[in-house]
Amino acid sequence: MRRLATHLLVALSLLVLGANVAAAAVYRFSNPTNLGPTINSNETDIHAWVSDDGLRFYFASKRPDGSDLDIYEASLSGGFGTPSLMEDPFSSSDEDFRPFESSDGLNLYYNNRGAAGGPFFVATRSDKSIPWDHPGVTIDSTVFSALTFPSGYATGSVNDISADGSYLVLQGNKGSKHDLFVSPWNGTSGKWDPAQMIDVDGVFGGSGRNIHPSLSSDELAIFFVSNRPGAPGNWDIFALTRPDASTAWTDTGSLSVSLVQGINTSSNDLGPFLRNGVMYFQSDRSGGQGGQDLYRAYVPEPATFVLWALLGLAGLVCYTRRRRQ
Ligand SMILES: [Ca+2]
Ligand SMILES: [Ca+2]
Repeated sequence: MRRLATHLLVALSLLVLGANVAAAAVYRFSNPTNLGPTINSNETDIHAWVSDDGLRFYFASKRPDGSDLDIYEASLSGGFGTPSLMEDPFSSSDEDFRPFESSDGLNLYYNNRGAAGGPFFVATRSDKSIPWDHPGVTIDSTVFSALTFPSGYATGSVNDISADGSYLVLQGNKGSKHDLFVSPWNGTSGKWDPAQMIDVDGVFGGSGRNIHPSLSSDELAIFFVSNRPGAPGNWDIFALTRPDASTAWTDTGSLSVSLVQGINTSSNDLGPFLRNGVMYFQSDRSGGQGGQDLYRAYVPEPATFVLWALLGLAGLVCYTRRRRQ
């Protein structure tokens, strides 16, 4: 009996270990909460992004104090500070959207499809303490002059950057078709190279619309949004994963796709961004401030898994002891 109990314990331990390993590729989150009236308005509130140090929160909004879609910044230290509208060019009369920083906080990337030299821009500062709308901050679009999309893709957006700054993650638009791309940094030319397609449809099968890519911190996942069937409905959030960081995002045969668990609804769920175990996204589900609102959900605490594993082991030990008596 003791040998059987030992075998059962080993088997259970392996099962728990296997489940946790398998869970690493499935992104599951807690029930989302609305970021509330400090951040959200009754207008469009989208494209949440948090700096690497976790202290700065960026998003885009159509609230009345700006003009069309503009970029806002809020402190994020023990809670959200009151968002402030960033000055021109981050709040031009065109749509300014999807801001994100380089990991050193010295570059701020954003999109503006109407401005001269666009649609992609990068603001550069010499120190993280300098506000982005300071006169000493430079704005440049020339580093994107070689960043072309394949034939037929008329527009696109820059959406995220790798931690080492070696590649951008983008969205390309070809009529009603949308696809994900990467653009490597070319140190020789000092520019971003032409966009290379990530063939999500090749992984999935079928033909979908794939938008809003963002990188996980370990860069083993690109979260993105698709409206393909088989999910809760309208736009939903998915994860494109690779086995290791040395596998290219263009290596379709090595990638897999899974629906992100716990946050999708039959409403539109878009703009995913994961930082420090918190998944931010936007949704027009009921119960918000109006229009699209920003939400966040959390990665379940690992302690939960450990607790259940310990409870399972304790129950098994009690059972085998009672069988022996
Ligand atoms: Ca949905
Ligand atoms: Ca809103």
